[in-house]
Amino acid sequence: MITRIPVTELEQAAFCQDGTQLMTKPLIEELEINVDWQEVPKQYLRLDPNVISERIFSAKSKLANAVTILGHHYQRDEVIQFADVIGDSFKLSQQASRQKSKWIIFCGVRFMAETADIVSDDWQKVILPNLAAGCSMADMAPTDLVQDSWVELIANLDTWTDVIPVAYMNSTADIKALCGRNNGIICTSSNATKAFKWALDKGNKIFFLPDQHLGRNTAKKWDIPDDQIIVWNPYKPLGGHTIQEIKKATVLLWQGHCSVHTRFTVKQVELAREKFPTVKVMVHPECTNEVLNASDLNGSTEFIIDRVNKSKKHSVWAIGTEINLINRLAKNNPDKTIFSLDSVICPCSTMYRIHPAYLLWVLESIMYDDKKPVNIIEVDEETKYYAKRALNRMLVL
Ligand code: CIZ
Repeated sequence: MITRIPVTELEQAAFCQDGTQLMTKPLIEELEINVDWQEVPKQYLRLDPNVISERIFSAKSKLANAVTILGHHYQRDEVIQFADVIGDSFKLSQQASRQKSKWIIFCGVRFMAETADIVSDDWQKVILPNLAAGCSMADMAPTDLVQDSWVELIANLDTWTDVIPVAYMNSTADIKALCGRNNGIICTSSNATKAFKWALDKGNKIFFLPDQHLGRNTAKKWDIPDDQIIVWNPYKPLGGHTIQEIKKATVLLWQGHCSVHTRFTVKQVELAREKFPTVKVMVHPECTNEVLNASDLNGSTEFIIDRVNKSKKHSVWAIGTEINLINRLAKNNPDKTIFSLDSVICPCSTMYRIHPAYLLWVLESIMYDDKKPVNIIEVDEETKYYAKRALNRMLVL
C-alpha cells in the first residue's frame, strides 16, 4: 500500500534542539537546516538580523496604511515585533476581513493566508512571506484523497445527508469548500463542541477532518462512546472498516494529526507534577486524549493565553503547545513559572520558516514595484464561494 506522508511532516523535527534558546541567524545559516525553503534573491541571504529589523521598520513606515502585518502566536519574536495584529488563525482571519489596507501580509502558514483571502475584499491582496510554510496537519488531507474518501463514504450510507463534514479551520481552502458544498461546517478549537452539536442536529454522523485528536477530544466531551468513534484511514478501502462499523459510527475521524501537539506525553505530565507539586498542566486539544485526561485544563491558543495572563502571581504552569508561544507567555508573565511540558525545544517547523528575511523581501517587493508583488495567495472564485458558505455557518454558532 502506498501512503503519502507530506514533506512538511517529514521535516517537522528539523529545528528541534536540546536546551538552547532559539536564535534568529542570517538566513543563509538557517538554510543549512535541510528543509524545503523558498528561494529568495541572493541579497537577502547574508543580512544580519539587526539590519533586517531596521529595514523592515523602514519599509513598514514608508508603506504605512497600505500594509497590514498579521502575526500568528507561533511566530518567532523577531517577526512578531512587526505584527499589527497578533492572534490565532481565526482571530487573524477576522482581522483580515476588517482591514482596509491593500496588502495583508500573513506571517503564519498557507491555510491561514488562504482563509484571509477568502474573507477579505477582492481589491485586497494576501501575501505569505515563504511559500514553503505549509501546515503538516492540513497537508495530511490533500484534496484528491479527501474527495475520494467522501465519495466512497456516502456511497455506502443510506442517504448522503446522514453524514455531515466538519473541517477544522486548519485545513486547506479546498477542504473548507467540500464542507460548504455538502451541508458541512468549519470549526476552530474553541467552537468545535458547538460545531459537533450543530452537525448532529442535522445528520446522524460527523466526518471530521483533518485532526483526529481534536475530533476525538470533542466527541468525548459529548460522551460519544468509544465504539462509535472510528479513525478513517484514507489508504484503506472504506477507511479500514466494515460497512457495519461505518453504519454504527457517530464520528469518523480523518487520520491526521498536529506534529507539534502530538509530541506531548503522559510521562511528561507526570514529571512536571513530580518536580512542581503545585503545577497546573494546560494543553491544547490537538494533544492526544490520554494527555488531555492527565492534564488539568485544555483549550485553544487564545484560551491558554487568557488563563495564564489571568492567573495568580507565583502560579506554576506546564504547558503543552508551541514553544514560541510558551516562551512569550513566560516573558510577559515574569511573576509566574511557565515552561513547556517537553524539555526539547521544538518549534513548529513550518511557522518557523517565516524567517524575517522573507518578511523584508515581500515588503520591499511591494515598496519598489507594487505591480510585481511576490507570494500572493489567491483562492479561485468557486472554492472561495463554497468555503465561505461553510465559514459563515460557523459564524452563527
Ligand atoms: O488555529 C490556530 O491558530 C491554532 C494553531 C490553534 C488554536 O487553538 O487557535
